Amino acid sequence: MKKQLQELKEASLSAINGADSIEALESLRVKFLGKKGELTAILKQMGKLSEEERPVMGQLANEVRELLTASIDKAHEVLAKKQLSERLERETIDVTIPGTPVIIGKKHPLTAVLDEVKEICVSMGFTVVEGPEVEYSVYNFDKLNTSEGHPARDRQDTFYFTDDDRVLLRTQTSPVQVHVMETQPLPIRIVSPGRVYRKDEVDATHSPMFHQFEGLVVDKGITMGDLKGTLNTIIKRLYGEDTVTRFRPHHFPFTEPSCEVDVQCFECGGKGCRVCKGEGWIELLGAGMVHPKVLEVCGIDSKEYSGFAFGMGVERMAMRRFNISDLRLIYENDLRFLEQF
Ligand code: 2NM
Repeated sequence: MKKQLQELKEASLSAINGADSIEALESLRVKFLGKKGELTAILKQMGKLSEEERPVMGQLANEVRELLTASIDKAHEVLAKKQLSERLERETIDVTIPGTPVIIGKKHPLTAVLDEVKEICVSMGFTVVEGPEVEYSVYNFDKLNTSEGHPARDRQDTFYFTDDDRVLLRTQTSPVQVHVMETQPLPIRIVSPGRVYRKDEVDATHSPMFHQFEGLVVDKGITMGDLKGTLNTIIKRLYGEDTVTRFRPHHFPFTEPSCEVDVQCFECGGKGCRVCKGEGWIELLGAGMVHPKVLEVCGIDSKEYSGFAFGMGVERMAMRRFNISDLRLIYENDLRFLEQF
């Protein structure tokens, strides 16, 4: 029995030292020390021993049990440490590896210029007002002193919804300003950006839908001086303090007097070049003093009040600002185009 214990001790110690995983070690614990294990099997023979031998063997068996238990625990600890350090090694996070890029969009060039001119006007005390794109002809034309027979009302130029030409897609954002003049208290300082529609064939400079940005001021004592000062301020904020402007007489049915405003060509400084087509000037916007008939039709006393209005095409502003040669690029939403801005 002593020999059996000795052999068990040697065999189990070498097995324990050879165990390369915690799972293998735990099955050795069962194999040698378990209820049905090898040590138990040896101890079952104790009954055959003499009275004198029994305590000696008992003590020896206990020593072997304690030795094996201690060896397994120690080996367990070593293996657990090794496993942890291997896992830490494996799961190390390298914080210097570049992250997955997040694609952030940016403003469409049209939105960029629109936001810019809106912000300038808001900083000057204007309120932004939007209105319906479907309008009554009365608001789009009649109340703007553009009566029956005016070429702009032609079915060739305007999208009408009904045969009686009563309802249409607005051709300008001015009807928004008529609604405001009819319903809002004076004084008025508004800008009205938005989509407008005209029956144009698509080419590099035309589209049946485009965006306008119009402004309106109505108060006592508003003069052409207010118009020039306000527009010069907006234009210089948009294109730089050194920008040179020119106000040249024009005609619109809804304003009298009316003008067009040009900026001196940024490319040639006024000498005439390809960009300004030899003119030296680039047309920017239309403006004028609101026609007394328009004020009266909106219920405003034109003896007491006067006003100025202006309008510009947002696409044309964007094309000038970003040097875009073809209007169609603005609507195609080709990322190769959009990512340039
Ligand atoms: C322009 C040019 C000149 C304009 C006039 C009005 C209103 F409603 F007050 F009569 N709104 N916008 C106007 C004047 C628009 O666009 C080229």
